[in-house]
Amino acid sequence: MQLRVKCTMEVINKTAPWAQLLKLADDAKTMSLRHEFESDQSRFDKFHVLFKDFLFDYSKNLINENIIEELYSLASEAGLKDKIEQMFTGIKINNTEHRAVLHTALRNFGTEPVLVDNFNVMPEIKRILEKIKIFTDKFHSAEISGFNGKKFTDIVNIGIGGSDLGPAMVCEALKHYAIPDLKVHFVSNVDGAHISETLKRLNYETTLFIIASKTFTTQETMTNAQTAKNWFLSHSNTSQDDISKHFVALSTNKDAVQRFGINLENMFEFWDWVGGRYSLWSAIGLSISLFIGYNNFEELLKGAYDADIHFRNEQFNHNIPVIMALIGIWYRNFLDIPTYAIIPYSQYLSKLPEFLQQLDMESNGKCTDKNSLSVEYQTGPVIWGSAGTNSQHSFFQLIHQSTQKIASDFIAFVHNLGNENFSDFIDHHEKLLSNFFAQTEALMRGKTESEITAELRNQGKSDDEINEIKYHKIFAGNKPSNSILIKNLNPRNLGTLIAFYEHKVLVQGIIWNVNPFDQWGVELGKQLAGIILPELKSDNKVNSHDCSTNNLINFYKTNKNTND
Ligand code: G6Q
Repeated sequence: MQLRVKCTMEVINKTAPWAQLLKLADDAKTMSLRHEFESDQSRFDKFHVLFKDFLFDYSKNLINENIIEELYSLASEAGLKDKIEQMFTGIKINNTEHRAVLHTALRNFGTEPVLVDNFNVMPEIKRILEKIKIFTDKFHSAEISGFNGKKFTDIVNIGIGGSDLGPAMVCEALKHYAIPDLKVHFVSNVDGAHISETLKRLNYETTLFIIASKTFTTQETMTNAQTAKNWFLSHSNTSQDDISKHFVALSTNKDAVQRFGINLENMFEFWDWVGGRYSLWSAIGLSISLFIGYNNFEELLKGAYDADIHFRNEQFNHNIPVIMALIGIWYRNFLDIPTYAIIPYSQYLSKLPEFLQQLDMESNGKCTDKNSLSVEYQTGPVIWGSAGTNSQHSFFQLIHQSTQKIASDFIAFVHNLGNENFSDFIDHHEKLLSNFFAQTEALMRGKTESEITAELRNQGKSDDEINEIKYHKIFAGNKPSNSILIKNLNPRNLGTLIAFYEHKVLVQGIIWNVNPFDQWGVELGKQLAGIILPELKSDNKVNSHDCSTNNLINFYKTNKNTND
């Protein structure tokens, strides 16, 4: 077994800022946000950042100037500035896989080269981007069409994890910008229900399948891709040659793409320094480009580039992703808040929480640091959430009145998308926004016993009636949140928003000294499934697992051929 070498230099919880923050946390546990706002009218001025179309308001957090200054010191102590630079300049910061991490190069509209092993990756990136542009334009003009010349009406992206969640989230978020009469579908689950329910609604003559897989070996994707190929061949009655008209591949693995039967001309390449959950900016974004047009796809990339410049150059105290990350660290490591909710007040962003769940939890859900030491502090939080106002009618009860403390990000847009001229929708939008503003205020202020008593008295309730109900109506308040208010939901601003979260995750990974760019924790289950699959297909009872797993498998085997 490899020896674990202690490297105290990089053990963040032994630093002076960490010790100081622990002391500050004792005071913060009794801090009242309501009181902080009442006693300091400049609190918003101190704790917000304006950036392009974004207002980032972090004043409703359990922080004060001392705390935030100490958090900046913690970031400096971790060498944050240099480590950010290492990512942008192609240093192999993914140390367990010996890879650079360069999703930022994919949206780099600057002129400087980006070197990996002394090789400038920018020309290849631009070549693939140009290929995406040409393909997209020909697709829309029907120069690229189905095997019998019919225009494509449907795109099916077959991929999973990072090859699914990003493009699926973006296509949902930007569907207002979609090319008319074009539908996009995302098939990820190996559960046959996913692909079969999708195929049922498709016409083989007018469907383009995009097989999105970095490795082109992922079980779920390859199973679904094979099923799609068989379906296409059996319906179209055409030759293998026509497959190239209906199947394209997004991958790093040329050999596997060819073996599958996809012509290399229809392969859009990317590279090992693009992590799956950071890949929507690469060829993995082809479905986005087809669905909303290349120019909009490029706008998305440019929005991310805006965020990259901001993140790379801005001082910590004006740097939105750095501040988001440090507040997250404050809650996770000093105030014992283990979960973080993402609540977009936008139906278009309904898939954002799920996307951010992967981005954050797969990146920083680690217990071993970059020096192979067990970490002695908490790392990645549980990320969850869903769109408002729906979530107000489900889990908000627990955020407001449970015994848990939960931190959250609230996201909304000033302008209503595309319905400006129809007053009914403006009314919808103002109702939506009134809830967005009200919830963070309610979470912060709460409602005291005396306020409730006065309210009930005004309603004419007797003392007995008041005493019976008042404790159930108390809101402790003091529930922290960030508000991210953005002028418009457009490709550029969405790109910026996503990149802010990517950088937030990086900053936290740097401070926790974990590698946010590997995901070994997904391996064990895959290996065991590989052992179990042949057991399911054989006639013999299994007895090689624990008694729970044996009995579950054997129950399946006993019953699989009967349906009574
Ligand atoms: C993301 C992960 C993971 C990956 C999928 C799909 O960061 O690496 O979610 O994207 O397992 O992998 P392939 O693209 O190789 O099929």
